[in-house]
Amino acid sequence: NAPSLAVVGVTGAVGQEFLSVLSDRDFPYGSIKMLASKRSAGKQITFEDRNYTIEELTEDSFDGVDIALFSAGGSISKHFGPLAVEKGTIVVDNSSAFRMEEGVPLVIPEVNPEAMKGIKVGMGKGALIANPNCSTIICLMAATPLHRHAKVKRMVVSTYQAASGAGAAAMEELELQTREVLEGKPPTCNIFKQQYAFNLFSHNAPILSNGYNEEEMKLVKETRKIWNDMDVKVTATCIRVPVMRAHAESVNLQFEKPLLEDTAKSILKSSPGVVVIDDRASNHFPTPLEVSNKDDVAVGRIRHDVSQDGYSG
Ligand code: 2RA
Repeated sequence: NAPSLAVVGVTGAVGQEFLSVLSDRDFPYGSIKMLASKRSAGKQITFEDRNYTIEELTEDSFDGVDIALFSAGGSISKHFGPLAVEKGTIVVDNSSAFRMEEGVPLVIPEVNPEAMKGIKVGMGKGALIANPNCSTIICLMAATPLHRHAKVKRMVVSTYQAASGAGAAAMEELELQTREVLEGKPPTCNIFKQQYAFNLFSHNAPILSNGYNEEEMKLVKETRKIWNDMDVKVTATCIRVPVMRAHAESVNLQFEKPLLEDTAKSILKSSPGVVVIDDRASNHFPTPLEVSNKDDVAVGRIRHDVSQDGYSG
């Protein structure tokens, strides 16, 4: 019979995305619990033409729940995730709380589903599956098929991250600031302590002792875990740009074995969850507006790196 679900953090931007993806993919479920903080408990939410009352997340929320989707911050996942697993629930955690934990599968379904082997719904045996950071996911959806063909030696990533990654409030503030600036008013800066509209800045994650921010080191560490390759060289620079949805990235890959441009393009065209938009004649390549609210990762500007030896360009 169809699994019983729970969505933890249902009022947040990702919680809302959970619901739209469940609906878009016609995911079979027997029941669904809408869980959030005390502040939201009691509010009504309509999903698939049914009304639900949001319940406060408590330690008893997971009795009889087969699958729980978490996106309510790392501290909530840290506290309630293991409790849900003890109740026999399979937890899919969008936070960074357990991603690098030994023995916790860090999974992109189109890339490394085998990492979830042994986890089965409805067997009463709980488990926790960690969802990688969004900038890691979109990078590896494209880089992994190429890595498996010609083994990546070094990956240099620059990200151009949308407001959506910082949540619903950041998206609202970007819109508000844009209006304020156009009306000649001082911008409201509550989320990011600087103007975001008509601006861009280094990602808002804390800077670590090595000069990288947490977002950049997530890309480095999560790539190595997902590829199970502690030697691959990865470096990243993450930027927040004034775009509502859909992160963009520039990914430069150096391979152990030769990989021709056309071979790379055909590998990407046949990779699950990837679409190639690479029309040089009309200078048409992926844009955030074109890919917003779609599941596939769009890839373009595929070309040989002219700085590499043996290429005259
Ligand atoms: C961000 N990837 O964009 C992070 C968290 N969603 O801020």
